Amino acid sequence: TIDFYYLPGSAPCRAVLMAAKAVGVELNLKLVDLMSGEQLKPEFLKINPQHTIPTLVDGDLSLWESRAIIAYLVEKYGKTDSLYPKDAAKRALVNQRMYFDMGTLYDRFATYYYPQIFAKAPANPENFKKMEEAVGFLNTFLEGQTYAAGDSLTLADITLVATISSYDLAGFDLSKYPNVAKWYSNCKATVPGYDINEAGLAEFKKFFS
Ligand code: GSH
Repeated sequence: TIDFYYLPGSAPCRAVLMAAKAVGVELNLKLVDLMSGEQLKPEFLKINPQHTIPTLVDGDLSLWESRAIIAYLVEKYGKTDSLYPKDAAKRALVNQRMYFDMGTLYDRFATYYYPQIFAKAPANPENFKKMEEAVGFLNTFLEGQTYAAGDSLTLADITLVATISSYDLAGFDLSKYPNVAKWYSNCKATVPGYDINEAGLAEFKKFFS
């Protein structure tokens, strides 16, 4: 069995759940209650000293960082390489989009919204502009493209849609970014396990009210 430590509302956890579905691999789900600090308990720190979810345990391997996890799932259990192509140039593009998602798109979402949600801090307009710039970059990458990297569904789409659906849930207006809006509705219809993302978003939503 592959143990998967997660919370349904967490964006990086939602990305792993969708990727597992797309690969066709079963995960043994283990909830980690961040609100009560379960991730800081010695048992969990033994598994992941960085105390983040998602965390996956497959035999001797303990792995965290959602994008590292989803790449592993395809490489180890994928029947084909289509979600994470072996071709160097194709894979490079998927990696670029995944790093963009982690370092820019999701990071700017968290920088703007999380102080407001978790610390009741006032909104910072400079950080809002940064978020708009990031979604603008994605809109440019998607010009003339159906998918985020190359011409079929990859891990880039899965991780990016976990983030963009979080923007949508937070009330960020995606209609100003037509390529993003079109790609997002296509993802909703075609990404395997998108219903799991929707269910997770419903949990995440509780923090926004
Ligand atoms: N870049 C990481 C990934 O993509 O997996 C982010 C992981 C992360 O920050 N997870 C949050 C967490 O576990 C929840 S969404 N926070 C609890 C903690 O850091 O103690």
